[in-house]
Amino acid sequence: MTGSACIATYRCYDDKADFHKKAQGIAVGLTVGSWTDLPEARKAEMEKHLGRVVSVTVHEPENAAPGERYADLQIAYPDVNFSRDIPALLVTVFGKLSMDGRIKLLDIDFSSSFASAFPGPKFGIAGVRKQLGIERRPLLMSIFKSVIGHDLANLREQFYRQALGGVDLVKDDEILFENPLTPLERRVEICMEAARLAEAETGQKLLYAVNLSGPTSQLAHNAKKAINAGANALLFNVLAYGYDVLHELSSDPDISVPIAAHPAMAGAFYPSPHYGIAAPLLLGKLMRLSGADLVLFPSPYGSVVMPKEENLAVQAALIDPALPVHTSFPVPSAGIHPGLVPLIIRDFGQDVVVNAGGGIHGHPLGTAAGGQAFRQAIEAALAGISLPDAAAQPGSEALKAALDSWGYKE
Ligand code: 1AE
Repeated sequence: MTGSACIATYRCYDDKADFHKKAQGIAVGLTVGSWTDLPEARKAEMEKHLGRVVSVTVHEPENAAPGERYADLQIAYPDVNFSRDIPALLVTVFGKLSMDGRIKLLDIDFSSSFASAFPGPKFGIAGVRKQLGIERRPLLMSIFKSVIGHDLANLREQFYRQALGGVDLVKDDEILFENPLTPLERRVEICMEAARLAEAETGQKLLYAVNLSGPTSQLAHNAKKAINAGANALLFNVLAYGYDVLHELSSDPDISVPIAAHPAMAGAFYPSPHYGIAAPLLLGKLMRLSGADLVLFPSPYGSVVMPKEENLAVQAALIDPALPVHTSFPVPSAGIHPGLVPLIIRDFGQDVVVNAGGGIHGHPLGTAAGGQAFRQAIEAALAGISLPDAAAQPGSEALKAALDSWGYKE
């Protein structure tokens, strides 16, 4: 972390630009507006507000094809220019600039003073593990599927079957909003009732991340309503609302349950090499600083794919010890099935949440078998046993059926 300025790193593509001049233009334009035209007395007053070019690294391969020439620019923005909130920081470093040609925001190095305004995740990896009583192994999360148009009895049954499979967390689908068939408080009550019934059979604790939705002005109230009804976790579509909303919720002393951040809308920001905000900042650093205990993002292996290098950089941001707040659980998601578990553990280690919707509910032997297949795959991967060998052992019918359906990768 830096002293009294936040440092933004950009990648800027341009076939002809003088990148040093461009960086200087950004440093001045996004802070004091103009510099060279100012009288000396005014310059002295404005000095403390002036952005500073930290570095300019030009990548200009010989015989560069059109569109290949770029530079990484680092600009320091004095803390004195913005209040201690993420909207102010983002608008300073990438407000108007985000619309000004081929430029992507890669990273922000927060000053220690800026970072100190954020308590971060209340629970983090260690806290979520403590809630569940699981010290080491990767956690397993199941996603409700087919929720719209279903009533409470149906959701209760779906929940029970997920819980019976041995999952550690169940999350609402992110598209389930407040609705007359399964209103928030009743949904929480019946799902937690199903959780207790399943726990009596499996002996396993479970967190239910209910989708927190509604107008921004109602969110804290809705969160407290859900918690009073028994909710022990929340799911939140952070990018649709903004990081500051997550920050408000996560730092509210009365909202004392883990918050899982869903990445909905993230594809509007990170995939282009030329525009937007890089995934490790968007889904890593900023989610963690804002207080997400768990962060979902597309994996390198499933149906919605993020390149592996980028994926691991998101994970690195979620657990980087340089940020003085709790770590957040990485949750690589989308199209995950039991045959991918060895890859997930190989790449992410044990501090990961294996998360699946279709890979659990679509299991040929049913939803409970879907959870069991994942738990068997996790156990095998941790023991260093190949999935086909594990599936051949007695009692591993769920894993065998999953591998027969979806195959496996090792
Ligand atoms: C990247 C988000 C994944 C998600 O929210 C979701 O619902 C995944 O579902 P499946 O596992 O692909 O069925």
